Amino acid sequence: MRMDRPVTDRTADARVTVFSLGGTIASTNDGPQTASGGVTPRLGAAELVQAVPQIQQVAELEAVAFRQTASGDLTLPDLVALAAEITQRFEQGVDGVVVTQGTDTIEETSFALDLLVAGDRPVVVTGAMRNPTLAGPDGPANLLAAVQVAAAPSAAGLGTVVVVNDEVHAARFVRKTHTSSPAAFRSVTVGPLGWIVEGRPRIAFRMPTLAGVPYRLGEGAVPPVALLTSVLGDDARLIAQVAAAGYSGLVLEAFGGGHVPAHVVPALEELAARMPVVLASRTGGGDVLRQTYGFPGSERDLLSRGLVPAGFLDGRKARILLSVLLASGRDLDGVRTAFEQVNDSVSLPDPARPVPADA
Ligand code: DAS
Repeated sequence: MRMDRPVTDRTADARVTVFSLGGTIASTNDGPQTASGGVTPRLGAAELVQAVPQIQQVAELEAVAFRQTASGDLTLPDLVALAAEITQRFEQGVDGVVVTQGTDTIEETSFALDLLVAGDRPVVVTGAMRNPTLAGPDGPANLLAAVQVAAAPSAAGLGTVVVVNDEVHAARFVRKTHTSSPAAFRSVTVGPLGWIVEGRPRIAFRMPTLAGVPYRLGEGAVPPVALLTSVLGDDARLIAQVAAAGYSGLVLEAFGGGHVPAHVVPALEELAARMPVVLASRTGGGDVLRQTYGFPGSERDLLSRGLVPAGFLDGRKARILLSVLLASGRDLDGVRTAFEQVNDSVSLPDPARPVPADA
């Protein structure tokens, strides 16, 4: 890891650390070309910060070039190492952290940081859809907005957020929904938590952080977790190979509210007896159902056979959570409990205390 000089000339009191990990926001075609041509990640945190002079008005900055890569090459161990660096900064009194990286995996990395970094101080992940060689690159504006959020007292207690296109999204819900639009990021189920106006975040609503759920990852390798999607005319061929291929868990993005073809059920039941199998939805919005449908292959059928409901987590985020849990040494009961705890962070009305009819 390369430590860059802190950027000085501050006029504000907040202390913010910017970690750069690569991605489009850092990609140019200066210098030696790759065999395939095109832009590649070359700029570090200090260069990104220095390109946006307005940032100096917002906070005292430290710039750290942490990785320099396309975001598809990031790994969970990279994020565990980053979470340790972030935790150390918070212990040293830093008010907020910004992570710049590729947008391709931002929905997974931000959720991993949400799970791995405890406490109330904001971790703000950002990136860009238009690289610095294009007209109207969005990286500088996104970086400025991310620092504005990281430095703002109102961002405390939000957990990890993704700030792109002047919107603030919860890591638990945000998804990349477009290949090239600067408005690629959406939180389908809940919408953005807030937005940035004239340099200040306006937070419209909050949800409790996940910091109450402690995850302590061991030093060893992260157990591999497979992610499969149900499709029309599916057979159970891939599911039957999951154990033999060496996976330690499976997340299945099933149809709709959590449904599979009836003939796939025996393979899932058999696998769920050997390892955690998490039931998510391929729709990308809403909760997996628990008590509605009763046909063979329905959510009720699958949950009665030992599958773990993902709740509102989509398949990619459920896979990150299951990976972190298995790396923390959780057994099946521990996995079930943790999925419930994460889902309880956005609470349903308590059925034991129904809302009065006239409320
Ligand atoms: N698609 C690029 C980006 O949006 C590449 C990457 O994710 O690294 O940053």
